[in-house]
Amino acid sequence: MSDVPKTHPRYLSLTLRDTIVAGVQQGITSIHGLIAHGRGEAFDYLIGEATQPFAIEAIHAAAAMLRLAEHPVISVNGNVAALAPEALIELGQVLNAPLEVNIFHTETGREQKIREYLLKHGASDVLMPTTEAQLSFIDSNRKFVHPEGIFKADVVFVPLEDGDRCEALRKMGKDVVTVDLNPMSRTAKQASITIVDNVVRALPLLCEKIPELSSSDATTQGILKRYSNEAVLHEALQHISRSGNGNQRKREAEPR
Ligand code: PTJ
Repeated sequence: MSDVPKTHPRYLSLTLRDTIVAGVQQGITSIHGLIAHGRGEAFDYLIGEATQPFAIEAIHAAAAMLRLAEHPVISVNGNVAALAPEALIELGQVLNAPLEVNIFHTETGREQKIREYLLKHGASDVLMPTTEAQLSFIDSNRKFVHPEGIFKADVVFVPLEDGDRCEALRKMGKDVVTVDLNPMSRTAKQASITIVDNVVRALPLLCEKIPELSSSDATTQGILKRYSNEAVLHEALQHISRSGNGNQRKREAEPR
């Protein structure tokens, strides 16, 4: 870890950078993950580095969708594993859903290292990709899945996704819940529910919300019925464009 003092005004953001760098050094996160993280940082800055009302609305809908799912599965890539291992495990526990390693950038041994990292943090089991079960409509490494995991899932939670697999999963009739700081990404637009927030803030809120909902009642179904992903993405974009105007003056007084 670097020696950023706790008093530094951007301490939290710099600590997250350290975490993702440590992920690369441990062989969990792809080097490309640093670029993805930087893009996320830029959007987080525009969003105000706080969970906004449009994200809360999506978190409630995501909690309802995952609660009503028959076979929810949590897909884990190299960025999320490094940033939020405990929260991923907690989500698996509250949903009674498996974690499954699924990465885009093929690197020897990285999938196994992610699995071991999650087990070390307390996961009871972690599914791995197989060649027995493959997703249709996709050519990348992400097509290799576990027959009892993503292949069988009705709802897949896929934070920090690249657009291709999200599209493939949707074409296969599955619902996708994602967390993506970029409301304009292909994933954000194609997912059933997009939480426009930093995964490190959104995951604990999602874990907190799920136990409050019943797995069958009309209230949970009502939350889903009323939800519009398009409207939520529109609100996120509006918020970002306001931050380019009104919030900019406030930002000018802040340290970079
Ligand atoms: O481990 P692998 O090989 O599966 O690779 C994982 C990454 C993330 C590198 C891979 O999926 C990738 O290249 O993703 P993209 O296409 O760069 O998309 C990542 C999206 O996540 C971008 O829209 C970023 O803005 C967003 N993002 C980055 N960091 C965060 C984030 N969203 C939420 N929380 C973050 N911390």
